[in-house]
Amino acid sequence: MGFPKDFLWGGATAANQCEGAWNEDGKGLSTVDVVPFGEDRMKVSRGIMEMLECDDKHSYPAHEAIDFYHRYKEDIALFAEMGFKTYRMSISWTRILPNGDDEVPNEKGIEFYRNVFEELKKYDIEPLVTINHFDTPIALIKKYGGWKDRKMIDAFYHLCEILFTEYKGLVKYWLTFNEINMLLHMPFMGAGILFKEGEDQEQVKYTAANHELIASAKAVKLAHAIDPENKVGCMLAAGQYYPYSCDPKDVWEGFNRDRDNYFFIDVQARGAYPIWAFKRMEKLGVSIELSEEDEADLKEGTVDFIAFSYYCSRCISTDEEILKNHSRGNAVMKAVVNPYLKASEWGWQIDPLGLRLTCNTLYDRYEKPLFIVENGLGANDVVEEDGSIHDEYRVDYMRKHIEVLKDTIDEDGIPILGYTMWGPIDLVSASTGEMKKRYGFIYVDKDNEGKGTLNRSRKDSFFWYKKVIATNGEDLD
Ligand code: BGP
Repeated sequence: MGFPKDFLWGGATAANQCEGAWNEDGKGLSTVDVVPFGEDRMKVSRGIMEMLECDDKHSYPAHEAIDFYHRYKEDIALFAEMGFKTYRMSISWTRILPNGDDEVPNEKGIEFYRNVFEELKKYDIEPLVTINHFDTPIALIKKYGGWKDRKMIDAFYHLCEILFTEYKGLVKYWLTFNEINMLLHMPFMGAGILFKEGEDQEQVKYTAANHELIASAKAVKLAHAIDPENKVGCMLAAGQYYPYSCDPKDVWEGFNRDRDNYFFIDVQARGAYPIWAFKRMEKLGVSIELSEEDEADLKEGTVDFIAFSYYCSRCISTDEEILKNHSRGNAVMKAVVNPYLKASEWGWQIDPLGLRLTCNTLYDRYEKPLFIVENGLGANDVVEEDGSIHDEYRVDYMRKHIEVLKDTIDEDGIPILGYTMWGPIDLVSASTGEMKKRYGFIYVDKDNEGKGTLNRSRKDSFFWYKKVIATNGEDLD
């Protein structure tokens, strides 16, 4: 038993966190280009501070990132050296359509991704493409206010039509929206939403969510129509809530927090809003527009597989005293410290068994194949004098998670298509904008201030992962 023969081992990145070249070759401005480094980052990501262009007071890590745009050949060669079977990446919407809805695409943008896909093909690496990874064109925010406007569905459809047609035969695996449930927590990042004063924020968020869900379903239908070989997945920021105690109030609280996340996947996987979702919106005073045509789209556009990111589980309580013990790492999704778990340097609580629990829950709920498209450890690596990096903590984290995955396949029988760990090469952190929070097997010489040669080097974990892939997950030592 063990991992299936065709298991897709690899790594995952996102355009804005690695490409750089933010204004080259005709690329337009996107949300991720204006999210600054430093203390304003969260305010902008949450849509409570306006930043629709760049200013001199802030720095913007996405502008250069790790310069994958110019170095993709070198980086893909390193992925190939590790034996990658797949590489998850995202498309920058404004590289293809600078204003988000241009009739004719930007040729340079089309060409760049074609070159990347061709390069991957050279090494037999299957691309897994996220169409939208926290990436809304600024021009569409100015025109429509982002995803709160229904017209975004057409703009996204147009983008998808271009991608599915241009890259037919080169790309088979697609994801519609990265961590779609993050929309509720980081509305600007997730949906290009900037709240106006006095605006009903819940109404705006759920309106945008409804639009993204319809857009996602229409994209699935379109992908299948253009090429029946296409396989399209949804993408959930997973990690279950544990009740802090067995007090039923805590259990109920955890159950409901999980539902905030399943709200999205239930629709994408089952093709309709569940009853409780309508009740939840009613309670929030929210109403969404859902025509018969929308309902048909949702029904016909269900996903082929369930992709998700998993870094940690979360713990929740209803006790005011316990709630004060906030987990530092869960600034976006609020949680309390779980006393049974250790945490990363950034306070993300490490819980390998939680991955098995997540896989089982998702499979019980949807009965569709799973794809773990993000998992990894952000850490502050030390470069030794001879240039080596001994990141045994990263190996330890990944080993424990992959071991658990093996049990999930062997003992629970859950179909899992692949595993793309997050950030095989160091890149810009989405939550903090730091370079210092490194996930990679490949080190990139660049610091938080943007200084460094951008040279790449292999960490100890590079050789470990290479062995893991070569033995199809049998040798994890
Ligand atoms: C997920 C995002 C990624 C990635 C990852 C790690 O939420 O999909 O873009 O960055 O988390 O998070 P961070 O970079 O904040 O450490």
